[in-house]
Amino acid sequence: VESYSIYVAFGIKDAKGVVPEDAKFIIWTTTPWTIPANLGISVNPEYKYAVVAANNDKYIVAKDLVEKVATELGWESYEIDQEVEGVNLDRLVAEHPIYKRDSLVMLGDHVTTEAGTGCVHTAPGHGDDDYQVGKRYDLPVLSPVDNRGCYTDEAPGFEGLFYEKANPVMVEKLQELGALLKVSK
Ligand code: VAL
Repeated sequence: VESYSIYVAFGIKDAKGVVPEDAKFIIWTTTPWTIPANLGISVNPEYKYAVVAANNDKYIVAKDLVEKVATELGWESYEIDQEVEGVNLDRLVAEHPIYKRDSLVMLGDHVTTEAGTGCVHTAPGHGDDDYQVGKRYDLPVLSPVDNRGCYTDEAPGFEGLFYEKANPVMVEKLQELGALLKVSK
């Protein structure tokens, strides 16, 4: 599988008054093919998060990673509008970037500042940490891939596609929807 890493923006459906409704969470992943199985975004309850104004948008990332993300995404200037404790992001509701479906914001200690944005794409059917955090929040274990490695009808639009061929397809779809902030190979 050719390796890709992507930054993706997730809009917000219910901000519960904690962050602006028009802010977006930024996730980073090296497995774009797992995006159809996304059911949540994990944040670390111990971290501070920042609402950053950049490129006429507002983005939520871990405060300690703002500078790194700004460099990665090529923001020439940005401003921190607000700071919020990770624990207060619990159960905000984001929107899946492709499907009309909720992506639940959850708290998890597996979120680190080693890589990414401090907001972790969470697919309970595709990873152990993801499974564990999803279980705590009663999320289903969605795994829309059959035993041959092809998407099922639980991944509408991608049925039959082999997952190893799916990274570029997902990148293109996210780009088309305006959710792709960066792709690197
Ligand atoms: N959480 C992982 C990631 O961000 C996968 C397993 C979905 O890539």
